[in-house]
Amino acid sequence: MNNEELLAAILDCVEYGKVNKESPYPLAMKGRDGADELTRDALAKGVPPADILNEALIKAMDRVGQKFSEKKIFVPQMLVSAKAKNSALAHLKPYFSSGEVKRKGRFIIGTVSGDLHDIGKNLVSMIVEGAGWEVIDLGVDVSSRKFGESLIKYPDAVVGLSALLTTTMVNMKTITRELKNINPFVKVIIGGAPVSDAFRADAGADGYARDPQGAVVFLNSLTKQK
Ligand code: B1M
Repeated sequence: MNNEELLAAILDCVEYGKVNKESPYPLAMKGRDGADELTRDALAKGVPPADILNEALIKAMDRVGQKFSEKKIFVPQMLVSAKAKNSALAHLKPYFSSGEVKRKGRFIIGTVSGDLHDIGKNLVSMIVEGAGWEVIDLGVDVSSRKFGESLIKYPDAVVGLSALLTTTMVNMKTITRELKNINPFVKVIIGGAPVSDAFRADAGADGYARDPQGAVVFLNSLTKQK
């Protein structure tokens, strides 16, 4: 395979969730190399790691996020794609550490205090990471203090808040206010089933996304403003 074919094959593996040669899914790709082997081969052949990230992984996860948003695929497909993406990303880690490959920015995300729902938040993390962002996932039941400490540590980060309960979504207001007290320029995006754009305005947040792809669109719009 030449470089273009390798990149296209990695893109296919991530889009359809082919992690490695052993992975039985998807059936049509059974027995073939997956994202793991192909990424290793591509690097060995001298394909620039930034091309693997931009031309294969980000494009694949963009398609995955888009199809999920359009309800053409569902959570299980998104999870296998994220797994395939992670197997490829593992080979790129040294290039991120050395600075040879750059991320678009940092994204701190957590489920707000009092709330233990993390399935949707984890999907947002996966798709945002696949879109080329470094994700700092603080987990669930995250207090404003913990969000604040993370923002102090990563002052250039965008912050994402997730809530699934009408009783905890109100905590988004306090957390957003305290984050803006720490850094008035910080961008905060909120999401989760009970949240709406009207509530975003009320909470003083900068963005609202109904799904992971919406979060990516918001984050990428910030990089264009820079
Ligand atoms: Co809970 N729960 N739950 N629950 N739970 C809901 C949310 C509920 C709607 C069920 C119901 O009554 N019909 C209800 C909330 C009612 C309300 O507030 N209006 C509810 C309740 C009441 C509770 C408890 C209070 C129940 C009890 O103990 N009496 C309790 C609360 C615990 C707590 O958090 N303190 C509780 C507990 C749990 C479990 C622990 C059992 C479990 C969570 C497991 C886990 O997450 N690890 C659970 C689950 C699974 C659900 C349901 C069934 C599914 C939620 C889910 O994962 N959806 C849910 C009912 C339902 O939705 N059918 C329910 C799938 C997920 C992919 O979607 O999370 O919406 P979602 O994420 C989406 C978008 O919202 C968006 O992108 C995701 C992908 O599209 N999104 C973002 C999410 N965050 C985003 C952030 C963004 C952008 C987009 O930017 C930052």
